[in-house]
Formats: sequence, C-alpha cells, structure tokens
Amino acid sequence: MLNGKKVVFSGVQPSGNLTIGNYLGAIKNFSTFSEEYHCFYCVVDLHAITVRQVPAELRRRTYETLALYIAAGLDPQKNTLFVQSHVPAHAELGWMLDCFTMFGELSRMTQFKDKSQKNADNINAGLFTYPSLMAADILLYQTDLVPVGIDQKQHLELARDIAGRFNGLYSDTFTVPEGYIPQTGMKIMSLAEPTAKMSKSDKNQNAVVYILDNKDDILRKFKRAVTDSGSEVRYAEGKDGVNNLMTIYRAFTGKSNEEIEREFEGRGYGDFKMAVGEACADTLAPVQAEFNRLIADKAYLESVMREGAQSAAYCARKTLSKVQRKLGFVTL
Ligand code: ATP
Ligand code: LTN
Repeated sequence: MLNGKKVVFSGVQPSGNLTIGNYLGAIKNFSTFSEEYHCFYCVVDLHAITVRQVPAELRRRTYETLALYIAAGLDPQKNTLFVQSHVPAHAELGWMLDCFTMFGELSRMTQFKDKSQKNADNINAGLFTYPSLMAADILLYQTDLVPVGIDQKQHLELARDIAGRFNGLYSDTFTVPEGYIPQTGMKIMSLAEPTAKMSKSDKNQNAVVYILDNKDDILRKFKRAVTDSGSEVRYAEGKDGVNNLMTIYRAFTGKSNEEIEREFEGRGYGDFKMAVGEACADTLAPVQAEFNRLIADKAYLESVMREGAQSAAYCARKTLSKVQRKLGFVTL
C-alpha cells in the first residue's frame, strides 16, 4: 500500500525496438491501472546489459521506451515512470536477494535456458541472476500487482518465493506480489515461426512487427505471415499461424474468435491477413504520432526521468533500509 492505494510495478527492457508483443502483452494494459493503483513503470536498463548492447543504441532506446510508455497512454503525472539505473536501490537489493535465491531455482528458468542458447558466447552471471534483480524491482515498492506477459510467469513465481522465504526468516518485510496476465494478447508469436514468441531481439525482421513500423511494412509483414495449407479462418489446434493472427486481431479489435470466424467465412487467408494488418496499423497510428512528438523533446523526457527517479528512490529507500536493518547491517 502506498498512500492508501495498492501498488503496481512493471518493466520493459530497452534491449531492442518494441514489438506488438510488448504492446499487447504489456504496455497497452499498463494505463488501466493508473487511477486505482499507485503505478511504477520502469525502463529496466540493468537487465538489458545481460545481453551485449551497443552503448549509443542502449541510450537511444532508453529514451524511446520511455516515450512509448507515454505515447501508449501513461501520463507521467499519474504514474511514476523511471529508469532502473537511476535508482541505485535496485542493484543493492538485487545483490542481497541473490543471497536468498538458490542456484537450483535459477537453473530451472526457461528464459535463462533460451537466452543461453541464443548467446552461447556470453552466458554471463547477470543472465543467470536476472530473476533476483527482477524480484528486487518488484519487492522494493511493496508491489501488489505485476502486469506482464505470460512468458514472465516463472520469474514472477520466483519473486514470490524469494519474498516468502525472506519474510519467513526475518518476519514480514515484503508484500508477496500477484501477477496480472492479460487475457488477449497473452503471448504474441513470431509471424515467421508461430511456435516461438515474437521477440524484439529476433534477427528476422519479417517475423516481428514493431510498434513504430510504418503502415506499408506492417501490411507487408502480415501478408507474408506463415499460416498453413488450409484456407479456413478458424481457431483450432495445429493452426498456430492462424491462431496467432486471430489473437492479434482479437487484441486490436476487441472481437471474439466466433465473430472473427463469421466475418471471414468463405474468404481466404489473404483477406484476413490484410484486415489484421489494417487493424494493427490503425491502432498504432496515434501512438506513433505521439511518439514522434515526444522523442523530439529530450529535455521533457529527461525531466520525466528525473522526477520519476526521485519519487521511486524515496519509496525504494524505505524498503531497502528495512532490509538492511533486518539483515544486521550497521546503519549510520
Ligand atoms: P527480449 O526479446 O529482449 O527478451 P522481450 O521482447 O521479451 O525482450 P521484455 O522487455 O523482456 O521484452 O518484455 C517486456 C514485456 O513485454 C513483458 O511483460 C513481457 O511479458 C511482454 N512481452 C514480450 N514479448 C511478448 C509477446 N510476444 N507476447 C506478449 N507479451 C510479450
Ligand atoms: N523480465 C521482464 C522485464 C522486467 C520486469 C521487472 C517486469 C524486469 N523487471 C519487474 C515486471 C516487473 C521481461 O519482461 N523480460
């Protein structure tokens, strides 16, 4: 609880251009909590360096991710928007929680296994302990609710386990957070390989629709999306490509699977793909316009970062001091 409101925390890595997976699975839903909850939305740059980044690009994407938060409807007056590395308490609590996270637990994380495979030449310790830093992000703010895509469920479970473990050893210290995983847009899959998650770090540009893609690119990518040899627009097992396109269309239009099936009865995949592309481009157009306005104003974005960091640091400090005292650190 913070000023009588429950707390929401979530984060997005500035590790690549944001995709419609990030938008539908996470950012789009963030603003629904702004009135009722005290919301912290963080650009998690410390997490991003678990994979090698080009410094100038990391810096640019940090501004861009913040601008996209705002463009997607997050009002900086109503939400605390900030950059993780601007609040040192994240790294500090991250270290402490490393000491309460087991090697075995971290070894079981599927994201670690996936990313180790993708970055075989750089399986660094940060990639391994990523989940305890994420737990620190969440637990620092006594978070009640964490809106994330379903791919983060395992990390969230671990954060709950770490909180419970710490509370058990040192008496109640952390709120044990709940996940909030949206119904539609749970997991958007790659357009080229519909059994794999659409990921901003995918090397195949055609597999991924970016929030900032222009309309032509969006339509082209959907036109090329992998489907199957059939022709019926129907949500069914084994039709991964069509199912994914239906999920995307559902998320952008609010229509149900039945409505979509009716709409495209007797029409082929071509028409359907075009409609998905149009719905996507139409929804993203105002977000893009607002993004373009914001990204040109670095001074404004920096003022948001500065205020956000100040307000986040104040809350984080309270939890960190409590943890330090409980652990037996000498506080001056
Ligand atoms: P990377 O590709 O670098 O691992 P990512 O695209 O998975 O990154 P993150 O910054 O790790 O993006 O995730 C930000 C948020 O977006 C998380 O809440 C995550 O669950 C959500 N998300 C990411 N990809 C998808 C997707 N394909 N479908 C639904 N939600 C997604
Ligand atoms: N690991 C998350 C990003 C993230 C996050 C968080 C999400 C870092 N810290 C705290 C929610 C709460 C991801 O989406 N890959």
